This record gives sequence, structure tokens and C-alpha cells, in this order.
Amino acid sequence: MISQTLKDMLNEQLTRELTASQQYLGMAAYSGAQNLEGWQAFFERQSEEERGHALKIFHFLVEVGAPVKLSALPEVKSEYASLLEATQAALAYEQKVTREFQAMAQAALEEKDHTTYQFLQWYLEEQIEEESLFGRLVALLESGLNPFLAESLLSKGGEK
Ligand code: OFO
Repeated sequence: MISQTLKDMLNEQLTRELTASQQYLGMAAYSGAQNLEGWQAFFERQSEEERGHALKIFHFLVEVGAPVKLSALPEVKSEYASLLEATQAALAYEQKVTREFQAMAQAALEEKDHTTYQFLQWYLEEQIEEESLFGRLVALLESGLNPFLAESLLSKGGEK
């Protein structure tokens, strides 16, 4: 049986995944305002992905009979100084999310809750991919490459 601590942690994470979805939508809005259609589409896909991550937690909570808490989402930014700033913010958020999943996995291990521990493994793997993706995008933009040119790389090496 899942503990109250893990139920709370998962509900908090559900909110963070939905917040991540909103944040990527804010980045899509910023990109669109800069006429960067490729970046806009990319961030919209990221936003959808994060909603999918939230739903996975939602389904898990329902399946284990834990109450689902749908908290208010914080307001997110849709304006950035540059695309580099937006991708840096995305990388920092993904790194934070990784630490949160690691803390949850640690709590599950300590409670010998192997079901929840196993459920969390998918997210830990996903976070490797997300951190690597945004790490590469930040490096690409830090190189000084024009965002319009970088756009053409999004469907090639930039995004997996
Ligand atoms: Fe939900 O994977 Fe990133 O945050």
C-alpha cells in the first residue's frame, strides 16, 4: 500500500508536470511572437509531452486508490529576453524535476514500496533525455547560432 508521504509527493509532482506543460506553452507563445514557428511547434510538443507525464501520474494515483489533488497552477512566463534565456529556464526546470523524482524514488526505496519505485523509473529515464535535449539546445544557442537557423536543426539532431 502506498504511503501518505508518497501520495503527497506524487500529487505535488502532478502539479509540477502540469506547470511544466504550461511553461512550455509560455515558451511556445514567446517563440511565436518572435516569428520562430519551428520553435513554437517544438515547445508545443514539449507542452503536450508534459501533460502526458502528468496523466501518467494521474492514472497511477487512481489505480492505487490514492486521492488525486488538482491544485491551482502558478502563473508562468510567456516573455523572455531571448530564446537562449527560455531554453536555459527549461533546462533548469528539468534539472529540478530530476532531483524531485530522485527524492521520490529514494522515499519509495526507504519505504520498500517497490511498486512506486518501479513506476518512477520511467520518469528517471525520461529526465536523462530531457536534460540532454535542453543541454544541447542551450549549447547550440550559446554558440551564437541564429535562432532562425537553429530552427532547422530541431527536427534533426536537436530533438530526439
Ligand atoms: Fe515531465 O519530464 Fe520533464 O519535466
